Amino acid sequence: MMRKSTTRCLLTIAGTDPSGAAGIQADLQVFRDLGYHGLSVISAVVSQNTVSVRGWQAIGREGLKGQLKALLHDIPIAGIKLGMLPDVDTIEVVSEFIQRVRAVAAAENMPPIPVVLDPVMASGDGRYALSKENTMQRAVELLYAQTDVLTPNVPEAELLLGGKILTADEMLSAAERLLKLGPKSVLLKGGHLSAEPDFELTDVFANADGARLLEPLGRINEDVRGTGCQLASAIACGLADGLPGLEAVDRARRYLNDLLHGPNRVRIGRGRSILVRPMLPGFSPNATQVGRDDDS
Ligand code: PXL
Repeated sequence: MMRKSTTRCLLTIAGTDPSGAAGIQADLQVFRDLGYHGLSVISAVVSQNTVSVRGWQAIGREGLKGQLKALLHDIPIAGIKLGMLPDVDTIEVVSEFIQRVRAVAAAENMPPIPVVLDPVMASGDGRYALSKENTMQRAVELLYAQTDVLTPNVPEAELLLGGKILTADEMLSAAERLLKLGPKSVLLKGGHLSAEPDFELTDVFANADGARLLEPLGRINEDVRGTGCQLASAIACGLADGLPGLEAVDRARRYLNDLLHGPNRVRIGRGRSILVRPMLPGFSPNATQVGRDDDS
């Protein structure tokens, strides 16, 4: 029987990761965890594995427009997470899409569509650039004022603002300055601030009410791939649920921290650990194994 679905759909516009740790592939797993069907529009195809990023190719203006147009008048979108946006063409197409999709939602009396922007500039280890020159400036001009939560890490904030951020006080003032670039709120992530094992992981949240340090969460002594992507996706889920920015951020931080401290952090290859998801209840890996034995 056909029925009108109550399924809620979240969109990620981001780059790919063949190893399933970061980018689109990671975003979709977060959406599933937090109760959303994932829509995904690919901005760039990235050649990477658990060890490193080796290169990437932007999808390009027409390819991106085609994917977005296919969704625009078909599926209601409850929220948008923006990840790797590799060049100026991508920024321009995405900016126009957000304006259009928000206008469609307003015309149909749907709730406003929240946007979370993870200003990805390099691979998590900082070694490989994931956007061309000039892209950051164009994103600030066209996307920041349309953003509900901006989620830079310290190196990204340093590039956006110029200068070094070394202390919690400097994080607070940096978050205030990032707010002036246009987003409604900023989560400045402190994970890159110090690699010392006993350093307390502190993030800063800033909005119109001011900037504050968030409760430090227990740190794992390891750099796991894909955490930035997944945190931003979890925040988008919270905003789409109707939570205010700070509550969406708080819930997302706890969700990711629980994953990092649990059995889902594994090494599947030669490089860094990634986060994987447990099987649905009722499916057992042993049952699959028995089937295989029977066939041989
Ligand atoms: O963590 C930043 C990031 C975002 N998106 C994609 C990536 C990475 C890091 O490697 O590959 C597709």
